[in-house]
Amino acid sequence: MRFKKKDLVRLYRNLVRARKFDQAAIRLLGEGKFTSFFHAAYGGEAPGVGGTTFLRQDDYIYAHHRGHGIPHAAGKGADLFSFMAEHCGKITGSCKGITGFHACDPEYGMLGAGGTIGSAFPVSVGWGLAAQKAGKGQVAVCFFGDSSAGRGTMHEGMNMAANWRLPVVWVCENNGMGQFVPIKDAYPLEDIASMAAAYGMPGVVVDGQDVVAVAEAVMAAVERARKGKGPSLVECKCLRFRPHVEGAPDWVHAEVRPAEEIERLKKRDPVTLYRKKLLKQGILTEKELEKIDGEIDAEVQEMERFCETGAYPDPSILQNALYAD
Ligand SMILES: Cc1ncc(C[n+]2csc(CCOP(=O)(O)OP(=O)(O)O)c2C)c(N)n1
Ligand SMILES: [Mg+2]
Repeated sequence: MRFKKKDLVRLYRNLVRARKFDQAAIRLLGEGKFTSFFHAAYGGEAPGVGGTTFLRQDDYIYAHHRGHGIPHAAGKGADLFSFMAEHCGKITGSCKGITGFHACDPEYGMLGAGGTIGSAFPVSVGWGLAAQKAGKGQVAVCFFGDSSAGRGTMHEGMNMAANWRLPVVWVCENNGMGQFVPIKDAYPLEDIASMAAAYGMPGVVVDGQDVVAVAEAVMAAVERARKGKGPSLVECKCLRFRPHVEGAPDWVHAEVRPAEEIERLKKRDPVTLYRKKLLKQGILTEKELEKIDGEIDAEVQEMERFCETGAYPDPSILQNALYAD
């Protein structure tokens, strides 16, 4: 896919939306306004944004726990206000405030996501099968962390999707860590992408800090899937600047990750890198970038008002939400 200027601007807007909503989530959690926990995407927003910005509205996406679907929803155009209200336990939330963190927006192909690592795979195969049967050219894009590549569900899912040539695109957000365990201690391989060969599908590695590189690789795989050529695996080597989960120590095994290491990682901040690129290529001026940033700051403020003013659900909702006749 060749990107035009308006596409590159759209990517920037979505990347900044992902960043500013993620930062707002960290703040709201700290202020005690969340009813849930939060796994910040900070530093690793590019795979979710680059992998969704150019999808069709009716494509399915499975967003995993990193960022709680914020980068993916920011890219896809789904309702971020209701995701945030869900975290605040409000009735205006995407699941009426009863889950605390589940992002879902069926109109935008976000049908929900599980908290169990590895649950993404069989569910995405099901969406891919539904898309194939519907015959409208939809794809299912499944985002997952590096640690879930060790789950049996990934291998079952990839095998089935490849065997049936389902329109599924697997996007691994490899941030080098599975909770407190570095990936080098978890796999005998350098690249998760090399596992694709076992299922006879393409597997590529991209710089997951480069939102354009992610978008190019994912959209090439999406176009292939739309043509009926089956699934592909795109591995995005990305970073995480925050602890695994907000409020917990930032451990690597049993040691706290040194502050200097995080400062070193921040030199590859995806937003800063993309800003520099846009300026250098003359796509946007400093003033135009600031205008977009300001518009998103205003949107975040509006979102905070939306969350503040929403009512808490009546406890009786649990009965109707969990069970249906
Ligand atoms: C089956 C299962 N085992 C353990 C957990 C607890 N857990 C939550 S996130 C996580 C690590 C996830 O690492 P990764 O998939 O690489 O994603 P990242 O958090 O690095 O983005 C673990 C072990 C879980 N949710 N499900
Ligand atoms: Mg990881």
